[in-house]
Amino acid sequence: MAMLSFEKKYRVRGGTLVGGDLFDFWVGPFYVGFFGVTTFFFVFVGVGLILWGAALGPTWNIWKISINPPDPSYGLALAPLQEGGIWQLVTICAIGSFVSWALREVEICRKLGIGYHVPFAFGFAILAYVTLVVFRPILMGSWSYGFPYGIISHLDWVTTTGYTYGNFHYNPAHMIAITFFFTTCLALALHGGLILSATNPPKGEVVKTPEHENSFFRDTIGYSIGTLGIHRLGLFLALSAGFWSAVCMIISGPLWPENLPWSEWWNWWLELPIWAN
Ligand code: 07D
Ligand code: 07D
Ligand code: U10
Repeated sequence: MAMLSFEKKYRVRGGTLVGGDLFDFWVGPFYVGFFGVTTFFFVFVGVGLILWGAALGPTWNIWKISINPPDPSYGLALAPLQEGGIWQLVTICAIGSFVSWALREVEICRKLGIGYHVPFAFGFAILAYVTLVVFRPILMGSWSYGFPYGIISHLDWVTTTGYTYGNFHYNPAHMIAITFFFTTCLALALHGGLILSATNPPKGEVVKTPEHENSFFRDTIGYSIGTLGIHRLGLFLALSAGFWSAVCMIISGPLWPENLPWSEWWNWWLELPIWAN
């Protein structure tokens, strides 16, 4: 079915969480809904605040613009706009727009009668972000622990925070997160490769079936996870990557002391009774 004709078929009324029929319409290809309006509102205000912050100086260089969190002296209080208050408002707008986007996805799922897997998955990205700019700063007692909103400045924050704990590579949850990220790439490469190998044959040859796909992996590694299974695994791997990222930050500071290298955490290994004495 051509794209434009099937869109018409699935553009059904209802499924909204808020607002009833009020915003139940499309603009071009985009579903609007109550949460489309709130997304639009938060993005408009948030981007406006970033532009205002940029206009206050010192630069319009896109790489160097940075909206910084407040000084540690403000603790968990609201800061004056030009001293971190803009960062606090932008954070509210960012969370407002991300959550609105997820809820708009939920409404679209309800219209289509499909599961909520995609908004659920996006929820993990939101969780990681909120961990960095809300949960961890609250646990540390100051908004200054949030990351600055700038292309280069947020990289500087990652480096500084990483070195604050000696060598972040020794953070055990960071290791688990990285392993999940790498495994996600491996799984997607294998899956993309396998699907194309079976469904995109050279001219004149027939398209192969899931039986060929199963057989390939049974021949290679002795086991095939199956056509539905690989998608379950992919979702699990990707969400675990985000989840363990959030864990690696929530333990750095609130649980493991600042300025103590993560390498010290591994002393339990040296102290195991098997070889400690
Ligand atoms: C491809 C989907 C499209 C999304 C894109 C991002 C903006 C920001 C705003 C100037 C995969 C659009 C970007 C709207 C412009 C202003 C104020 C997604 C795709 C293309 N980072 N990060 C980038 C964000 C954090 C880190 C690039 C956002 C943490 C490192 C882009 C967030 C830490 C590197 C960017 C966020 C961290 C980057 C490419 C939020 C740990 C890079 C992103 C909201 C997670 C890379 C110059 C990408 C780079 C990069 C955006 C958070 C680390 C600018 C929106 C604090 C080490 N980050 N980031 O493709 O080249 O994502 O940086 O949490 O090396 Mg970052
Ligand atoms: C937070 C993004 C959320 C995004 C959202 C959506 C828009 C819309 C619009 C395009 C979490 C935004 C959408 C704005 C755009 C349009 C139209 C994702 C987020 C909601 N590290 N490290 C990680 C590695 C080192 C350090 C995570 C590797 C060093 C710190 C991951 C290496 C030191 C932090 C990771 C490495 C260090 C991290 C990032 C290698 C620095 C974090 C992924 C090979 C000296 C961050 C929760 C992530 C974290 C994080 C990987 C090295 C420090 C596991 C592979 C040793 C301080 N690192 N790292 O979390 O855990 O995504 O954040 O060396 O804060 Mg690390
Ligand atoms: C997958 C898959 C699969 C597929 C797939 C895919 C995964 C097998 C079947 C999908 C994958 C791809 C397509 C591959 C490429 C994707 C990526 C690499 C991921 C990254 C994606 C991007 C970089 C693209 C990002 C683009 C975005 C987010 C679109 C940007 C959107 C907009 C600009 C509009 C957003 C719409 C909103 C907010 C709601 C609707 C609003 C409007 C239309 C605007 C008008 C507004 C209103 C009417 C409301 C008015 C507002 C008001 C009143 C408030 C204003 C208040 C004020 C004060 C102003 O597995 O299967 O194939 O394809």
